[in-house]
Amino acid sequence: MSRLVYVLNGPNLNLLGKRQPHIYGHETLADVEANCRRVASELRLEIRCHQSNREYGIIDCIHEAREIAAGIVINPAAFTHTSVAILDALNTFEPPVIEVHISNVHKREEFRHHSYVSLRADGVIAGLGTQGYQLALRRLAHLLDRAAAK
Ligand code: CA2
Repeated sequence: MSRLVYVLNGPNLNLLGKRQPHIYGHETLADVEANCRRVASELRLEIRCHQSNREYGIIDCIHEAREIAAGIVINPAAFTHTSVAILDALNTFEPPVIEVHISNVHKREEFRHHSYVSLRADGVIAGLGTQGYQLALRRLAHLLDRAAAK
């Protein structure tokens, strides 16, 4: 059974660690992805990381994942609050999906309180900083281990 997980990041997250550290912390996207790789190898997961500033970039990755992946960790960034297209793409993906937000979106502006992606996600992590990605990977590994034991 595949243990391949896609880690997808949406628009502007390429600027992590370079702007607004009071909201998003000091780690860069490269740091986040390196930490994900470290945790993934501990969990015997294979991961593919991708960031796009374009909606279709995220959708194309979800379509690619449909064929081969056992799970998706996704921080859709601002597309969280706007994109029915990303929700539709995720609805075509059967394995578990975990939605991650670095900040606590519920403590922020009202428009960040609604997530289209949460209508599909099996779990949502918000406000745990960049650690949220690692916790999402741990949850996916747990779900895969549980499914394999059945
Ligand atoms: O808290 C999160 O992870 C968000 O998904 C981040 C999005 C925001 O639109 C969501 O409401 C919550 C914004 C990502 C922008 O990332 C930046 C990183 C560094 C500097 C500037 C923007």
